[in-house]
Amino acid sequence: MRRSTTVYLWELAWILPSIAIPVGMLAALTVTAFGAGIHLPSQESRIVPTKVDQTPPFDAPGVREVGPGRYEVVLTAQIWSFAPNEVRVPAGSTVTFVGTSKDVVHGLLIAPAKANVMLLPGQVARVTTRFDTPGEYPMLCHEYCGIAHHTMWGRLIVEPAS
Ligand SMILES: [Cu+2]
Repeated sequence: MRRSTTVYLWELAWILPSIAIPVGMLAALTVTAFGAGIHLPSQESRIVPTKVDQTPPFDAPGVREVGPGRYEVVLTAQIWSFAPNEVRVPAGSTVTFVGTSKDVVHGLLIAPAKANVMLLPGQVARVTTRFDTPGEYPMLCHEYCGIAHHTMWGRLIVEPAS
């Protein structure tokens, strides 16, 4: 009798956490998604992948100041480079990358700034991040995109604020 009670308690000690842990994860996911508004960077809109050069804003890739301390980088990825390949912003800037691919699947990773987004043909991706520390940040393609994938990188230079 006593042995069966012990077995029951052991089962309970396994079953309860195996219910509580997924329920806790689901609660955390709900709070971050709907409460804190945290989402994965994802597709914003679609464009015709063969007409990137003619489609605004990708007909003129580059850096634009869109407000005090706010910049927008219109970025295209193509084998095996980014346009623009070098971006300069002052420290303390909030930078929004709006990007797409002209050919195959690419990615944009600026690891120290926690910017990480896939650049897919036909899709427009958007990611916003802030650069407070002056320095040089590599912009890397993190999706294997062909024989010279390892040469596909650019740099983002954060200049000391004047
Ligand atoms: Cu690439």
